[in-house]
Amino acid sequence: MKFSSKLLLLLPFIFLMVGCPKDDSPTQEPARDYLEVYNEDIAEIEDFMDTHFMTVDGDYNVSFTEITPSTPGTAISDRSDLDFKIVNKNGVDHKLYFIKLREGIGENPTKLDSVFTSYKGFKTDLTSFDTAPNPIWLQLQDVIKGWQELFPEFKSGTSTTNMTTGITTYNDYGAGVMFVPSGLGYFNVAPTSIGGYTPIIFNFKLMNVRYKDHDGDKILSKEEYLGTGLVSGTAIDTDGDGNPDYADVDDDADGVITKKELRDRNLITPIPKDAKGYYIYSSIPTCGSGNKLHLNPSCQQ
Ligand SMILES: [Ca+2]
Ligand SMILES: [Ca+2]
Ligand SMILES: [Ca+2]
Repeated sequence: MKFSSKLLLLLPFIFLMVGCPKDDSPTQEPARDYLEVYNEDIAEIEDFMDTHFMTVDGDYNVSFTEITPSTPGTAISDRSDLDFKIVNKNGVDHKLYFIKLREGIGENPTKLDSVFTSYKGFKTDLTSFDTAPNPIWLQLQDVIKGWQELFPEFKSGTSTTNMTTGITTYNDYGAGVMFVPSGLGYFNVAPTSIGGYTPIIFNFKLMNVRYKDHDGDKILSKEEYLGTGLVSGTAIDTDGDGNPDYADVDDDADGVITKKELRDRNLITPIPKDAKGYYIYSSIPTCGSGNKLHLNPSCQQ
């Protein structure tokens, strides 16, 4: 029985909670040293990039071919568009290589948001362990760290639906490839189709983004994450209670929930909202020391 596409990307602990088909149960090996595994993984990834070239079709689907005398090509490691970011997890700085085939023209998700994506996952032996040729919605909080870190680097596209056939076509979407060390993937808890401590490669497309409002205060989580809508970094926690602003209904712990502060304050000009009813963060007035009014307990009325 084949894993569903969504299940395969879920974090290991969710795997264990929901259970899995017996023939593709997650493998849970004793956890090895993070740095030792990372050094093996990055060597495997860099060797793959040195010995393979990549072919991209018009829909940004990629295939990989080993470089041989009869199949010459430019190694992935020699591509000018090869990039990487450093992601620290479990005390190890992981090099997360990626290629931005196209950035996209729409909006960037944050790691808190949902993405509508199609993808294909490979191992370095060129086998594919999973594919979602038609886009599906996934919450980035539920998927592997590599995805959480890289999808915010891309933008969504546009879509048009043929009213006769009902077929939706996506255009100008973000598309890329990522090379994920197992420390940013499944590490020791992996589906048997992947295996523990195995680096994985994804070809992915970002069709659409759905921004979330975790605490229901009508400020999108992406705005509350760092107060500026940035895509990475550590979430701010204004009142220092351990609950980040995006999940805290009373960010400044003044006893008045944020939603009520923004709704009921006696402002000369009401705070404008976007088309979906969320406050436009840049329009929330500042107060006192310069903090947005809902982030400053002295602003309570
Ligand atoms: Ca919110
Ligand atoms: Ca808090
Ligand atoms: Ca408050």
